Amino acid sequence: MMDPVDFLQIDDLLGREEHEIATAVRDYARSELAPHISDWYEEGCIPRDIALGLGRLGLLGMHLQGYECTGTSATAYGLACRELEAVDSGLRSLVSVQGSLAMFAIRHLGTEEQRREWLPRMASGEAIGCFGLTEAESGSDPGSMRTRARRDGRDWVLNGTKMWITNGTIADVAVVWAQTDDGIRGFVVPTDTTGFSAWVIKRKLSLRASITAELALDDVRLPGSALLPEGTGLKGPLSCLNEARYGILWGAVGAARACFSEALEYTMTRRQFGKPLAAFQLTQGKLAGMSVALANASLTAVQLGRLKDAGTITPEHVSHGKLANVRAALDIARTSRAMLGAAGITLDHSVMRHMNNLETVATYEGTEEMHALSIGRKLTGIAAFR
Ligand code: TGC
Ligand code: FAD
Repeated sequence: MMDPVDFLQIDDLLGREEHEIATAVRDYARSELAPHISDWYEEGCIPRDIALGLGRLGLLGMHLQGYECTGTSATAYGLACRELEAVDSGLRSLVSVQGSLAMFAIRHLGTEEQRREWLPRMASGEAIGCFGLTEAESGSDPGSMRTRARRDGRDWVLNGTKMWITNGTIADVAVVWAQTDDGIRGFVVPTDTTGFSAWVIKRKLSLRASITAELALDDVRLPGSALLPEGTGLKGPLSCLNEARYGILWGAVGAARACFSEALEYTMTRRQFGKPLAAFQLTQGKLAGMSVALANASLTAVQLGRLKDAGTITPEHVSHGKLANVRAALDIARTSRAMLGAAGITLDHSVMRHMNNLETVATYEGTEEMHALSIGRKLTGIAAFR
């Protein structure tokens, strides 16, 4: 039977285990998270405890190997992101920041001691991580960051501020990037260290079911063992961003699917001028356009999953996927929002919540312009960032 949200039967390209993982995450997200999401969004919060449920499902650091991480394929991880973001981008964000940013940094750039100390607790959701790269004056151009780490005997002393940091006030550990005499380096900072503080950024109109914070590091003294030994220079944090951006290109498919599905259902039942909205040619044109865009985004995600599992994916492939799929999802969300008319502006439906979230998704992890410039550099060999 035709599945309207998978018109080209793209899920038939998945293996049995991948299907099972997608179904398990979809069922969990629908039964445990979806019933609460509009309240969390309205209140501008997300309960910390949901990390424990996500940990029990094995979704935190899901595609990392060892240290009590599940160790799935990248495609399976992408499918989990898709199913979480079908409910809300904030849920996928929690998983991205925990697994693809904080845990990935410790797993791939950290010491054995750092991995043993943090990864098992982070995989279970008992400990939460955040990733501090962006600063108020340093967003798309993270190389201009001002946060500084200086050596003092065997210790490091960190000073600076970080802005827009997901999970910042609920984190037990922050991976913080700072300038040193050897260039940009990463540090594992327990958030109970003297001099570390974090506060919530309020009045957000987007990604409300997610905590976004400002961090301050005021003479934060850390032992030498807090330094991430690998990943000197911008390459360190950017290698983590590739992972999170990969999850986002899948997540966007979930948000797009949810909006399309709601627009289809609504226009089939809502009647104006004596017939369902879906009976008008203009409506069908919009539905067909969204179906095509959704299928294209799904195919992009599956192909990039295959490249990642084969070990041949490049940062520019990821830029392509993030740019294409978030743009498609935003278009679908905006069109769906309009198709629901006035009903589309409330939290009784998901379309405007998704649309607002996707404005953030298009901004973080590299804006559309940054990804266009990254693809442009690959195509032409000319860097046009500055
Ligand atoms: P550039 O000179 O191009 O590169 C510096 C060094 O980094 C290497 N590199 C990469 N390595 C791995 N992966 C990538 N994607 C890489 N891109 C570049 C590069 O080869 C070079 O290495 P080396 O050995 O020569 O030193 O650096 P640039 O200063 O010109 O900047 C390039 C640019 C603009 C692409 C980059 O800075 C960028 O991506 N800007 C966007 C910043 C961004 O995405 N920030 C995200 C913050 S984290 C976040 O948003 C979390 S939200 C999560 C959530 O809630 O879900
Ligand atoms: P700017 O860099 O000031 O850009 C503003 C505009 O100018 C954009 O449209 C941009 O594309 C454009 N622009 C900039 N440079 C160029 C250029 N060379 N050519 C053409 N156009 C250009 N960061 C973290 O480190 N950790 C997190 O956990 C995190 N979570 C976030 C959560 C939320 C809800 C949000 C909104 C952001 C989060 N961020 C996080 C920060 C995010 O990564 C940055 O917002 C993003 O990188 C863009 O930086 P900026 O906001 O300073 O915009």
